Amino acid sequence: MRVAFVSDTHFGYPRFEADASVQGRAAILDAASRADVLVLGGDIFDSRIPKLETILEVAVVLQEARKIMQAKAADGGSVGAEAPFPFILGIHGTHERRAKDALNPISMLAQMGLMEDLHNKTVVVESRGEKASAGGGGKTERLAFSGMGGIPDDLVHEALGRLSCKPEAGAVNFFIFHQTMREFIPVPLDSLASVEDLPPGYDWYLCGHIHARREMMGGKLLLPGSTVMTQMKDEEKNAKGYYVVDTQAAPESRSAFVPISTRPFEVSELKFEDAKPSAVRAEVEKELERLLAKAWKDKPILKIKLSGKLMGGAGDLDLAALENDSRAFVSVDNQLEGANLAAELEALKLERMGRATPLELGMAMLREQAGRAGIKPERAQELFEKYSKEE
Ligand SMILES: [Mn+2]
Repeated sequence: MRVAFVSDTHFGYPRFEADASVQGRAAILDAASRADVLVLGGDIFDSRIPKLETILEVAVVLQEARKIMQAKAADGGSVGAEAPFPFILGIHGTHERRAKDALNPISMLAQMGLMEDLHNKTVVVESRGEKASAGGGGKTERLAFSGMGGIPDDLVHEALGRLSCKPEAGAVNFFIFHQTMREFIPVPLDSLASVEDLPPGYDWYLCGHIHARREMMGGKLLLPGSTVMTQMKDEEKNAKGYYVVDTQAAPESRSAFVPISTRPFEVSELKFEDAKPSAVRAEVEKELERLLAKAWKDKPILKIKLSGKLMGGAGDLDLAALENDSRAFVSVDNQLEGANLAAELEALKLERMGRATPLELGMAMLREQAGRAGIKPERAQELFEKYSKEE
């Protein structure tokens, strides 16, 4: 059977809402056309209480995806077309996560019958058996999907130990999760769980959350990345898309990354040595014109990185106006030494915020304090979520 894994579509992402829609929809429908089973890796929505319009949009996309897979199945595909074949499975991500007893949007879609929620559950999918003409002799294939929805990083160790989903004997086993693991970041943090802490016994580990594609554990751990640009990191220049695992293919070609069409993104770096702010500004403007002169298929996202040094004691270098260009989505990443201190602090703050939402930062502090006061971290979190007003 073929399993497609799409993650982090971020429907409703405010900065590039149209891109999230177009690219998320394209990835899900394209994946449905290539696979027997579609697995969603979390952060399908950008927020835990999406707008009704966004919920409807995703519901419609999932209905279309199911129809595509159902039609193939009815047409002699490898899976039975009889309902209720679980064509679409998935977990919630960190963006969709809510308190334990509160409904999250993925669980809601599942309760509406649009997909199966894999959080702490194992769902077995069985093929109808290959057609005799294909030489399969009616042999059926079993796939088992287990999952763990996104949770705060400092609770992962414990949560992994408490999971009740488990690999199924005689099946090809998939574990779906949505976390930052120690090996995923350049500077490992001790508080993070390691890929070695992942539950053993699975043939494939499919992970969302990380927005740039990568493969680890000798190709057994697949991270497709997001389908929309969110962080403007250099590594997001690489193609966005999803994975297809073909359990019947030769071992070396069992997984394949399928790119989708996305808004173009280019990063350009300018280095300076003791430059005057006016000279820097002129160079940035020149570089921007050079980039804009290229033949873009669509309005591009352009990031210009500045590094090196400004002339000693140079005044403010305000490049914010350049970001208001109507011809492109421009972002100037000013890392010049000696640049405006306030701007540097702001950039640092934004970078920190980019990694964690204010709520996550606050929750991490609360759990730490609770630990010192002898209150279990999960209890502190439950209390916080119970008494905090959402949205
Ligand atoms: Mn995400």
